[in-house]
Amino acid sequence: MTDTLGRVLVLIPTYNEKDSLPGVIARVRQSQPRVDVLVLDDNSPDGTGVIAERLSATDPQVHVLHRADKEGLGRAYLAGFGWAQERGYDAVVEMDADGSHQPEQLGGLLAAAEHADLVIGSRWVPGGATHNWPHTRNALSRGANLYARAALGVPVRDATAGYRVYRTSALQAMDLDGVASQGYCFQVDLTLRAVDRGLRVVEVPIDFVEREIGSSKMDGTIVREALGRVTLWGLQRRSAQVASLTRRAVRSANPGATWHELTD
Ligand SMILES: Nc1nc2c(ncn2[C@@H]2O[C@H](COP(=O)(O)OP(=O)(O)O)[C@@H](O)[C@H]2O)c(=O)[nH]1
Ligand SMILES: [Mg+2]
Repeated sequence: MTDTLGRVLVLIPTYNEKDSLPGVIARVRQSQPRVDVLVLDDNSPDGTGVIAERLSATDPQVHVLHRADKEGLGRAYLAGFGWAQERGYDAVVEMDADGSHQPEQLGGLLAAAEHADLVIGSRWVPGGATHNWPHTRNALSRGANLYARAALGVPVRDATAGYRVYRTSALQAMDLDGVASQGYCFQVDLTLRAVDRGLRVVEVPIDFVEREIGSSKMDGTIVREALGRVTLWGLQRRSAQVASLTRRAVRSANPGATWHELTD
């Protein structure tokens, strides 16, 4: 499955996931024995980091990156991307620790990544679904995606999705030094960067299953950050489009004139 894709590292960010993490890692190792795993733990008070260390001690394909503080999903993933790149991995997977992203569907994502730079496990393409998600979460996800598409013009149905495969070559091309998104809008941010750089982005349907153990870290701050940043990016894109259209209109009305002559 990963023959042409090369070495794959599954990144699992954790904050208080001690009860769900062992099962998810076991399922990843069972369904894709060749991939490695890196847990990105933000010093979880419930001891998830200690549990991850124990799993790592008994399985050389499981690793842990301990981070000092809870800094959000985006920061944790950026650290994981750097870890993977330093060690020569060819692709990274983003996967939640709570079982919502089923490890048994990873094979389909990796197969799609043979011919893509970014594969998004999508709830909102035909064949995709959510299970046991409250109506409010379904509505929020659908609304956020509609808004992102309208504001940014991104041709992706599930830009907020967190089950993904990136080729590390794509991450390099995406110039991630400037990424400031911390919460879930990190996913929109990176989708936008991939599309803008002309990378091959593919959506594969998944069954997203709401967690049965532990609790969600989604809160109002995360939603507000996403709304604020997407709105700002949308306005920036619109004003860049208007500026470019204006330049084109002025030029076609004044053929032969230099831009300096026109703007002096
Ligand atoms: N390292 C790290 N992981 C986080 C943080 N916030 C959320 N996560 C993890 O990100 C994944 C998705 O979070 P979750 O609470 O399930 O969000 P939901 O599915 O949108 O309700 C889980 O594995 C969380 O443990 C964070 O600040 N740092
Ligand atoms: Mg979750």
